[in-house]
Amino acid sequence: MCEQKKERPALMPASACNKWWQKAVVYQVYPRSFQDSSGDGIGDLRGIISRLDYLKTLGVDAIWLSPVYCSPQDDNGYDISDYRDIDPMFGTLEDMKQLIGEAKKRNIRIVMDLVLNHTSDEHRWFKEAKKGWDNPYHDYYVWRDGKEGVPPNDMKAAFGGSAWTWVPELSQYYFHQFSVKQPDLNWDNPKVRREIYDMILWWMALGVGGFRLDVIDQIAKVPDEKITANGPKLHEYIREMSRETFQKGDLITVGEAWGATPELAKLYSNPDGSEFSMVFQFQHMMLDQQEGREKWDLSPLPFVKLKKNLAGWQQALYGCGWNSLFWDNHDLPRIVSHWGNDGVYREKSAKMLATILHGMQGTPYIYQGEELGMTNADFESIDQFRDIETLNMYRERIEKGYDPEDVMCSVHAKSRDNARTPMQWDDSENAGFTTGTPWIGVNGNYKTINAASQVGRPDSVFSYYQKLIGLRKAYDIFADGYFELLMPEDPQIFVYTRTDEQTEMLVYANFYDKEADCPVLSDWADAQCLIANEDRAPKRTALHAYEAGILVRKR
Ligand code: TEU
Repeated sequence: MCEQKKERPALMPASACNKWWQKAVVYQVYPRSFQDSSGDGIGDLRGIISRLDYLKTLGVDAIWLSPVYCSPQDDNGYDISDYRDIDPMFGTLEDMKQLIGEAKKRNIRIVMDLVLNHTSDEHRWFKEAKKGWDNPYHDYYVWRDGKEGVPPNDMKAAFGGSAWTWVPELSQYYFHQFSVKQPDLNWDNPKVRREIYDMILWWMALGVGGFRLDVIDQIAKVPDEKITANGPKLHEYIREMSRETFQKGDLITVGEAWGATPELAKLYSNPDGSEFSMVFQFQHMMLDQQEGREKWDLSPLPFVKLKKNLAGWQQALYGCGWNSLFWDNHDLPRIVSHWGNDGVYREKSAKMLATILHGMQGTPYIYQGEELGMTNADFESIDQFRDIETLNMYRERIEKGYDPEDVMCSVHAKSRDNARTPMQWDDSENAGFTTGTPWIGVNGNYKTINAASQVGRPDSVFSYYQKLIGLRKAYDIFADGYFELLMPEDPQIFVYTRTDEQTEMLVYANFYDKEADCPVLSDWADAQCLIANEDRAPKRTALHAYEAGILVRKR
């Protein structure tokens, strides 16, 4: 894990951050849960189009769309059966073109989610591949000879069971890091890589603004050596892909890399543009799981480690890489429930978490509903959950004899469905998400937590996010300022400075529900307050529960 450096390096000039995505804020849409327009209970592209003005009001520059390609939906679209068409559940290719065009009119770019590590087993390539060893598509996937019941090794799939599945017709196993319906592509085959590049170019020609690359650190696997992430050829393949595709446009590209360290992130996000714009790394999000165990094995958040970890990333990539900033996505629990407080301090803690995140250097990502302070799902029984990962884990652990109450405790804390309940638009039936029966339950708190009650209300979580986004546009220091963590050992206060040639900024927060003193504030009594979740007399250094804000002054 990385920690903060002792000495401040030479400050970089503001002109060093001149790429559009360095000042951008990205909004993630999980299409099946965003807005349904057809009444079938599943969100769709026309639904998204109808909400573009909402996103424009929020002020975001790009929308990352979780996959909308044709898919049997074994893993909610992360199992693609046709990369060049839209699943009828979401609409048509015409709708997609319209979405790109309507977003462009509002200066919003559409970022597609590329799942390149695997396809669906219903993809034409895999259906062909299964026909015989001599089929031209056979080598598109990862096969090993073997005997039925004796897989090549003991590797496990992320969604439970072996990573090897037997195909009797071929007397071979295929490799899959995720579900049995997500066979891994063989990136060592140059034909596979070419097919992928052509497909990416095809989407670029349709005018998309960028790509998020699903589990990209796992594409160069070497299963015989049990290597999944960070295989030896990974960066060779990424550079080739970038050269053949992304570099031909002015795109934002963000790779999902659970196995990234700051050193690796410097390669991925090299300012020379040879790989991606940035990566999603997850070290900070994994701090509250038991070391060496699964995400379901909970332990309390080590707050001091969290601060030092984020500080380490900020400093390691300064001037030689670029961070992505996020608390939430479709795989993670809702941050306000997870590390904030979804009780009486819901709004206050949601704003506090937003302040810390948006004050840092990098490109912030907002996951749908985060800007409203939406909370974890309120489901009571396992039957209400839909996610393959959650359901498989539940079954496996119950079979192994775990206490069902403990298993449900993990589900409530970490299930991916926590973030997948429908977007809460208003207090009408089904929160305005659908006129039909929603594919997954709407959170019962939608009557109090919804967009209609927040847009235009000056003290809402929505307005706070809107303001933060505006500040990032108005002040260069959000993009270029050097980060320094203050009071690193303090068990409650998260406070840091950002410094550039002209300006300095202080971001302060109390991460907990008890008052705590933040003495450094006394040095900033003359500074201007850019934003705060509570008025504070300049001399007051005691921070109330979840209090946070940002101060700025000339140097
Ligand atoms: O997630 C990668 C991934 O590793 C997650 O499955 C992660 O392990 C898990 O959610 C946290 O425990 C990406 C996508 O974001 C996810 O939705 C897909 O299911 C997965 O890849 C497979 O494509």
